Amino acid sequence: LENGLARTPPMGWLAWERFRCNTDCKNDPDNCISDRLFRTMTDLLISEGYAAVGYEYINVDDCWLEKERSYNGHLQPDLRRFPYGMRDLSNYVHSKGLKFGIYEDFGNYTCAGYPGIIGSLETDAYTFASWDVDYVKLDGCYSHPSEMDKGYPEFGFHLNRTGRPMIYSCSWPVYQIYSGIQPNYSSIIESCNLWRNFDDIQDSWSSLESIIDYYGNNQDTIVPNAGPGHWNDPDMLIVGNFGLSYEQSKTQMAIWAILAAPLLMSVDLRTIRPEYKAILQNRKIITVDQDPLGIQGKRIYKHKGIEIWARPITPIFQNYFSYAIAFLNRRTDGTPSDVAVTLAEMGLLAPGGYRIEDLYEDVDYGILSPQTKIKVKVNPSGVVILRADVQPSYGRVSTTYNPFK
Ligand code: A2G
Repeated sequence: LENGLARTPPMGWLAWERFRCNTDCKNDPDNCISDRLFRTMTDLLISEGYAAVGYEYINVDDCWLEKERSYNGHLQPDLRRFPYGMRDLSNYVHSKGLKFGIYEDFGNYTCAGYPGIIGSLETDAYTFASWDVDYVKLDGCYSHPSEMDKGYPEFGFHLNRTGRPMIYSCSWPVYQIYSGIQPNYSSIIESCNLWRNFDDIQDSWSSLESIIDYYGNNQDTIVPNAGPGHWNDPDMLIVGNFGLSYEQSKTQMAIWAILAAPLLMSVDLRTIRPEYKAILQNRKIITVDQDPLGIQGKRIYKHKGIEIWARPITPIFQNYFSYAIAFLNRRTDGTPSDVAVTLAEMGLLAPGGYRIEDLYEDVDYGILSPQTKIKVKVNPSGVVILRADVQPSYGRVSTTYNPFK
């Protein structure tokens, strides 16, 4: 969507995967979906250094609403849990220099059974604008996926008409895919800043693996749709929760950067362990994710549990891109695997070579020619992610170049 927003994938915090639909503020005041939770996460995003590395949005997900609309048909928050209203919460987030996101659903109900926007598209768009919302996630439960081609753009039209710039996050393709409809991605690109293609992430390695496989197996249809203003969304980062090991957490962060994915952490920032926080705050990997070219990477090799993923990034020299390259070990034999490959074999052909750097470990490989064999040791369910910066050369260079050939 060309609304000037999300020129790079959005970064922030999103409640759902970690806090779900916990509405029991009586017995669990620290973890229920409430004003207090979002203010706390706002404060921690800043005091713990997340904002400084680019995390910007504080996003509410499902279960913030009252069970019914107001007498005049307006959405209203559950006032026991959001006693000051959403405008006040939004003001608080803005007062800290951050941006505020909210959740609704295209259908009759949200997935958790709260009022959806059907029949109130214009009213709700204006309600969000009046609360100074910066980001709207529109889910797709309790609706007909065949109506989404009309309905999602229609709500986008109303968002636009408010005059307030709001990121528009759509769940449109995933619900269509579930019901056997081929998504019309050119229309989705036009209407949405990001969209979900696949299953909700759960707190497990198997869930993460299934998402990585989906994006790899379907890359030919998915990858070309990404670019500045319009991104594929493989769902939240679950780094720092209960289900992923340290290695697996590094894998998610690395692959999300290769995928040019939105970086929406869903984790308890009060209790996250330092080593997981360091993964989420890895500036070198965030820089890959946020590369201004906005080209989504691909799985370029997959054999016997070893995968190589590559993403073209800046700087470009003549027609040669730089790359981020992730080596992923899906084997479960309990011992690190050696991977040895030349840069040329991965499509890195610039005659001046590349400066290679490891993005997790402090290893600088120096400048390597395309014929150099690079050798990495990849831990089981772990990753090695490198950055290869193209070097100038003064020899003959080809003028046509396909980053994936
Ligand atoms: O509703 C759906 O399952 C959402 N999935 C999920 O992200 C979360 O918002 C949940 C809340 O009830 C999609 O948007 C695809």
